Amino acid sequence: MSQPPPARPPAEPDLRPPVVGVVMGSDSDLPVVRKCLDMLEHFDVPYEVEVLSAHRTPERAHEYASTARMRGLKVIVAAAGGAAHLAGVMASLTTIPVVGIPMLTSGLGGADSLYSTVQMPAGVPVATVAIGEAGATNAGLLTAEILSLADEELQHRLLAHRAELRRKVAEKNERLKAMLAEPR
Ligand code: C2R
Repeated sequence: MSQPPPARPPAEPDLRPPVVGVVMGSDSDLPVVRKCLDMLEHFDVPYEVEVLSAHRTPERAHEYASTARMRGLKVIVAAAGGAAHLAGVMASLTTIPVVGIPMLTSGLGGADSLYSTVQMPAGVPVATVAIGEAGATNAGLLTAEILSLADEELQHRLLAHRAELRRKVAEKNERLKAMLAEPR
């Protein structure tokens, strides 16, 4: 029996060199980190993804961060949960910007991840976003904003995204008013 054609043709492989390195402490972080990848894809930013751990694979983490600039990366996004040292270790070994995403944790609601990512000592910054999915989305956006400083097309895409946000809020506002105007 012949196979039915695929519903969608497979996506073309992206052959451009990655400019963003997205690293996560474990593959268990991926469902949240996906929000960041979605944003990078939305803005057509080429990225690479790695599972890396400052604790579990310290040598690989060291090598990754210390060669990042040389390999053409412009930003590293590091997501980790719990004793989240990954972003800080990345930042300690490179001078390209590092964006940290604190993962939500079951024990401490992500406060552990947040504090260990955001509370860097003076001298080694990590641009820390909010805990969880909102943070992951913003990590993608912040990364695109950093890259847009040297990329006018990307800046236009970011402006279009803001316009879309405004349009959606206006729509919600109209819907809310119409709903409240209905007799109860
Ligand atoms: P597992 O699900 O693999 O047990 O990982 C990961 O980011 C994950 O959220 C549990 C959590 O451990 C975190 N992890 C770190 C680091 N490596 C892994 N915080 C690190 O190096 O900071």
